[in-house]
Amino acid sequence: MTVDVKRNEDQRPVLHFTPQKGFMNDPNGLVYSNGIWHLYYQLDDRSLVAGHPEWGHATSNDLLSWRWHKKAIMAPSDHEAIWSGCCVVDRNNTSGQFDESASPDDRIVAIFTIHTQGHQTQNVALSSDGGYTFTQYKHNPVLDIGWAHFRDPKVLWHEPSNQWVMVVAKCHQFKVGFYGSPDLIHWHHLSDFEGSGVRGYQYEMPNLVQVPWDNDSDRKRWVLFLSIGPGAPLGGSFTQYFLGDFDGTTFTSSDNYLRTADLGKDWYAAQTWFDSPDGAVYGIGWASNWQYCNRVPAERYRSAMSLPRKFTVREVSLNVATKSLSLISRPIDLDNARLHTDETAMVYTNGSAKDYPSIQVIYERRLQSGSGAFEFKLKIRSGTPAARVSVDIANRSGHSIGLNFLVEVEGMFVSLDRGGTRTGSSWDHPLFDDKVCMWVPNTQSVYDVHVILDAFVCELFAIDGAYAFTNTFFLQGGVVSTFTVSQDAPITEVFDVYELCSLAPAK
Ligand SMILES: *[C@@H]1O[C@H](CO)[C@@H](O)[C@H](O)[C@H]1NC(C)=O
Ligand SMILES: *[C@@H]1O[C@H](CO)[C@@H](O)[C@H](O)[C@H]1NC(C)=O
Ligand SMILES: *[C@@H]1O[C@H](CO)[C@@H](O)[C@H](O)[C@H]1NC(C)=O
Ligand SMILES: *[C@@H]1O[C@H](CO)[C@@H](O)[C@H](O)[C@H]1NC(C)=O
Ligand SMILES: CC(=O)N[C@H]1CO[C@H](CO)[C@@H](O)[C@@H]1O
Repeated sequence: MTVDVKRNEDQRPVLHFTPQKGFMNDPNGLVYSNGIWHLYYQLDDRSLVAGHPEWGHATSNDLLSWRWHKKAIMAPSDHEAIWSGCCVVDRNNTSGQFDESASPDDRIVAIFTIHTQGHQTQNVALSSDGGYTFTQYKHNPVLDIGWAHFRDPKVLWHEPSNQWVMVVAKCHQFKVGFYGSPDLIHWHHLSDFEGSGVRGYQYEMPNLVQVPWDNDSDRKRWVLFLSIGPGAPLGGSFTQYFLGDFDGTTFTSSDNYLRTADLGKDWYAAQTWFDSPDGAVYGIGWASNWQYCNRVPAERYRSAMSLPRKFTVREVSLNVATKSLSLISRPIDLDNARLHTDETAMVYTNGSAKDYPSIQVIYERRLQSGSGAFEFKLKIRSGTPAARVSVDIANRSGHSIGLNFLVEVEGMFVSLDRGGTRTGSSWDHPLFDDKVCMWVPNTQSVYDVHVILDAFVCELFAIDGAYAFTNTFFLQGGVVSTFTVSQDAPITEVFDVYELCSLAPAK
């Protein structure tokens, strides 16, 4: 059933999921069952640009190494396409579609949009073998309101009201439709959520999930993720979220503040896994942006997913006077992918400001593995106004990107300078910003920063997951090989520098 698992060709990320070939966008059908994480995804394997998607399929035992499989859901004809959707496990046979031959954990139901010119409907496909092969339900569609832009169903089981609940985008009306069903087949309208956040051009990819509190997994908050594109404040596409209550019929947002799930340019269409173990919530985003996704350098495949993240919520200080409940994003544990070498040193820099007449290199590392993947952590002391920390990440010839941390009294600007990667490159795009920037307020004595680089994806997390910043960059002709940290005041600690390697997926 598996297809050739060739990895590590030129500039292919080692830990971020990429399709074997073709164009990939939204994550779909995220479901955990039988100890296996399933990742389906929008895939046009006949093209390197978005066009005629179907569902690609990969599985993982650890969310770090992925095994490609055959396409899971195929378009019935050339004028229909399989757009985004979700999967659930129908252990109780609520659909009435499973017989004794399928063990409860193998009863996977996919609910997704079929797109034709001017018409989008919600449809069901059934798998009795744990999500590897699907058969379309014979009385599709299961939900059709006659609209052209009605898509991306995400379904959860709502125990208190004993029903399946679907959230689905009424894209051009700027509503999230809520529908209920006893059996995944017959759906009735419950309510519409509207009137909050950024609208942009259209709504896409809603995702409703109950997220545990940090450090108190018994306490939970409903989170409604909602993707927008184009028209995001950062340019192009982005994912916002609302915190609120869901009573089985209506979602009520606790306030009208706009909350952004990731402040970078390249994290879209976020979805969470159905039935993640231990009541935890894991999710993933597409590490690209509709502004330029069809044009970035690519040969065999185009685009990657972010690393899977574990989501929680906690109060985060916005300034010294105000705290606000926020989504917390932490990348999955990379320990198994770390190459432990003697070079993994901790660097303390103390001394006084007069030791820094100008910017000085405090840490330099030549990466040995050639994987182009590594991570590091920084602790940057707050309260030294106008201090600067620069991280230069270069290939052997000096083609580089820079991460800059500009410390001010009120907070710190984190900026990624990815413009230099275009010097001498044949690739360019007017919307691929040279510099992307995030703000982190000064509400603690030290800013903690965790950066993971993998071929062309850079994910940065600050303040223990309170801020996430995901951006792509495209070095010409080779992955990064050197990593240099400098500063113009003694405020930085560099630690936990690890090269990362690909892991063979489990059989
Ligand atoms: C399955 O049945 C059990 C026992 O009746 C019930 O508690 C649970 O909510 C049901 N779950 C689903 C997904 O149908
Ligand atoms: C599932 O439900 C259908 C319809 O009620 C029934 O025919 C079938 O036997 C059930 N399967 C199992 C495993 O109980
Ligand atoms: C800097 O800090 C380290 C670790 O705390 C300490 O061992 C070292 O002596 C300090 N160096 C100076 C010059 O203060
Ligand atoms: C590194 O960057 C330079 C541009 O400075 C580029 O010409 C070169 O091909 C890149 N790759 C390698 C492996 O040096
Ligand atoms: C108050 C408390 O227990 N805080 C902990 C919450 O969880 C984070 C991450 O695991 C810890 O770093 C905190 O110490």
